[in-house]
Amino acid sequence: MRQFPKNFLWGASTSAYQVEGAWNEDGKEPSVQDIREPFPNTTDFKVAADHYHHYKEDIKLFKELGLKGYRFSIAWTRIMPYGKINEQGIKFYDDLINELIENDIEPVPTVFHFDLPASLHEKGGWSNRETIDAFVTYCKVLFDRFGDRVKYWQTINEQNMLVFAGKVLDGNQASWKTIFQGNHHMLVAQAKAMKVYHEGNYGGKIGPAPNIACVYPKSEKPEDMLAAEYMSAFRNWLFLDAAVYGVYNHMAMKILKALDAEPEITEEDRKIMKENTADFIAFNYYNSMTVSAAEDNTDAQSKDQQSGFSIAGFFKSETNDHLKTTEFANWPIDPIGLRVTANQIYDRYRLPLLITENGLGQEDTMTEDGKIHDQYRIDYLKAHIEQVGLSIEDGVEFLGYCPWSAIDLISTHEGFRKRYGFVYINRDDFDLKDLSRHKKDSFLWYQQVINNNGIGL
Ligand code: BGP
Repeated sequence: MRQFPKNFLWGASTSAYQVEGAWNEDGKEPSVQDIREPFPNTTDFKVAADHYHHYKEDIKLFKELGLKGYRFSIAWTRIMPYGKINEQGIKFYDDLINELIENDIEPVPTVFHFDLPASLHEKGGWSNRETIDAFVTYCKVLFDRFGDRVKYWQTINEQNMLVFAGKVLDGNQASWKTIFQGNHHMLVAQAKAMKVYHEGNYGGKIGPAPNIACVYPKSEKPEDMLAAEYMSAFRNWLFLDAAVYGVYNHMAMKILKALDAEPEITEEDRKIMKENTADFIAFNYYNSMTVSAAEDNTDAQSKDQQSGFSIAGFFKSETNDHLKTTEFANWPIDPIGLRVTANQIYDRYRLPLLITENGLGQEDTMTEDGKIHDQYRIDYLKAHIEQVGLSIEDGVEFLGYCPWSAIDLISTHEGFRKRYGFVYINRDDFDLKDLSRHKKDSFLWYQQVINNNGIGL
């Protein structure tokens, strides 16, 4: 019997390029996701769940589900294709936000979720300092146009995963040096966007949305504990210390130096980062990490955004023999890890937390009578929500919980067949069928959870 706060934001999440489709409509510029080769045997992002054309129907379902909040992302490529304001793109999100509000659903937008405009990518993407200004200009347009109705803004989705699994997420194959210079530009861009937001008195809150995972030492050896601290500093705190304290984490900086990837930081950058920080922390959680002290000399790049990686001389990713794993990609399933993670974040920063992603990607089957019996997803979410409740009892301040995903959409690199939604979309990777919407068992279950404000789960 867990107690959740009265105005707890029970939500669900999506991201623009994974759900919208309409990839070249109404003035939209292609993003890095549109111009790259799809992963083998997976669909491209041209149609996705066609949310762009079905958003009213989808919001009707969100209302029925009882959502208090909808976490989605805004496509930079619709709002400012080739650097110019596009009124048709603005209209789409205006309509979407208004429709949500009319249905008593809080809009919780992310400014940037893995879909950099192709024209900026061609000019070097984030490694080009000019992208900072392009981002800030874009953010100002968003705040001016939608700021009167949005209370919670997230800046950048999983900046840390863009860095560590960039190859999977946007085809980035650059050196560590270039990647961390780009990362630094993103941190500065985020700080500048927060400055614009705070100075503009738009009346809401703004924060980052990294992927945070607690890191366990493989054994009780002190060396393994130190390795866990190093990974956590590099994977987690580098990004949150910058967003919340406006500084670089010292242990992460040591690794950057060892990798010869220390970014060039101007005095002005330091000042901007220090003076402009987050109001709350949004974070995505799928699994925990486990590491040992790195005894070999090999760096290993993350194979996808939730997988571990290794840095020679600092830490080496290991399997955790105490945890079961997901069918897709073998990600560990660790609900208690969510409680550990939430407590660690709150302990360090004392800011309210919003979970913006957590969920189970699995192939679903529709039975002949049109039902989807996804008990496995219910089990996963139930176990994690229970731990959110326990974290609240521990004293962590939580704004809400937005599992991934509101409706089925395209996975970052495993296509449409890896489904996460409460709503089944009738299409396959290579057959668009009729794109009709169907409530899964998890929909009916989550509806009860929201209705009872988590009590009884
Ligand atoms: C996060 C991303 C999401 C989403 C999710 C699930 O890293 O922010 O965009 O895709 O992971 O991952 P996947 O789609 O690879 O299963």
